[in-house]
Amino acid sequence: MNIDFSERLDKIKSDYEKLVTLKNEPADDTNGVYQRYKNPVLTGKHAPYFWKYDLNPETNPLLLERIGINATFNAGAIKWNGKYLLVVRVEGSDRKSFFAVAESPNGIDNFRFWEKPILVPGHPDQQEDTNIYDMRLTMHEDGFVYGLFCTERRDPEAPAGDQSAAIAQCAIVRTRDMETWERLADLRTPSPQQRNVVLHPRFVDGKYAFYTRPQDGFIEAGNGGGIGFGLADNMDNAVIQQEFVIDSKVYHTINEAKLGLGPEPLKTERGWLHLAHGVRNTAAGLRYVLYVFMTDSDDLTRIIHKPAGYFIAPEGDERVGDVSNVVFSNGWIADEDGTVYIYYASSDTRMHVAVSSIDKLIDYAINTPEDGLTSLASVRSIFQLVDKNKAFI
Ligand code: M1P
Repeated sequence: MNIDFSERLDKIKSDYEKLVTLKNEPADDTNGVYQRYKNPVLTGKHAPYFWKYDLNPETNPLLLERIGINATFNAGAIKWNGKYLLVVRVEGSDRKSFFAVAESPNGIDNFRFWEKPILVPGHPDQQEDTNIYDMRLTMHEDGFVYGLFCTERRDPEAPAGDQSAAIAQCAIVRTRDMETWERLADLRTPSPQQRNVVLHPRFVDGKYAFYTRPQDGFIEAGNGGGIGFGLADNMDNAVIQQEFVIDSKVYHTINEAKLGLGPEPLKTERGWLHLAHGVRNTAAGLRYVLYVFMTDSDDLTRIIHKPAGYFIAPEGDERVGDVSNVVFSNGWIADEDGTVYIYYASSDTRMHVAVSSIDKLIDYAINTPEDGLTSLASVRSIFQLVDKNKAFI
């Protein structure tokens, strides 16, 4: 065997082990609501070397990489048999995304991909997916874990000269063991485009409840772009006849261009906690930030608390990547003790964790001033706080 080959392979293996076992430390500063961690929990480099290299010296004597992995981002999350699992959007250098499970013993570091990515089956009555991404996991009270994700296919109406027009819809898989996945029919709704669809974990009036994100075009929200809500009789052929928009785009806010729900909502004693992303336009392109809101325990369509502005915005290195100025989350895990692990991606490139708790998130949602929608209202909020603080300054 070629000596360089084994030396190089040893280095590839030891670099990989060093990376996946790197201890994560809390970042130096915190706003008290959540604690960021210093290192991303997953990057493209966390993809196992045996997904990329042919390790046989006979067929790859120069030990060249055969399959490139570009990024890991927008992961669904679930606690499973005591382990923290992320169902990660892995993107190859061929631009195709696929899903793979990465597992950690503590939720903040040592994430390691399972041996193989998930082979998402197609559905016999549907056109094959061109690209799949952004899975939201819901442990439903019917006993299944559902994965709702975006399936993207070329727009059949697009002229030959337009090779970017696409139709996005909500695809559905389910599992009982996180290993074998059954494909169901795509969700049908009144909207021509759907992304960011999330299944509520409980039945509502005996039906399956969905948060949707209707929009007119693939990128442009048009008259859509808000977070919708709708019910379906079953999951095997889920159809939503009517969508109600529960949170809409608003002029001069963090979500003036569009918005979309993140992970499945968390049930608390004060209502349902939600994490979502809001998108605004800037001269440098779209800016994606995360925000929090709460809905009523019984009426899932009624927002009872919505703090002004963003909860997490891209910071430092997070600001730069394949699609810069983006944070996006579709996974969080609430532990029995109330700790909440918020998994978010930065700039469509890598995954991070921020740690909070149910108590802190409720406090944040209830006690942060709401958006007054004008500069004057924002200054009034500061006046109120300063007056309240007079005795403590
Ligand atoms: O590039 C930023 C994000 O853009 C899309 O989000 P939305 O559906 O709200 O427009 C998604 O493609 C998402 O994957 C991506 O991170």
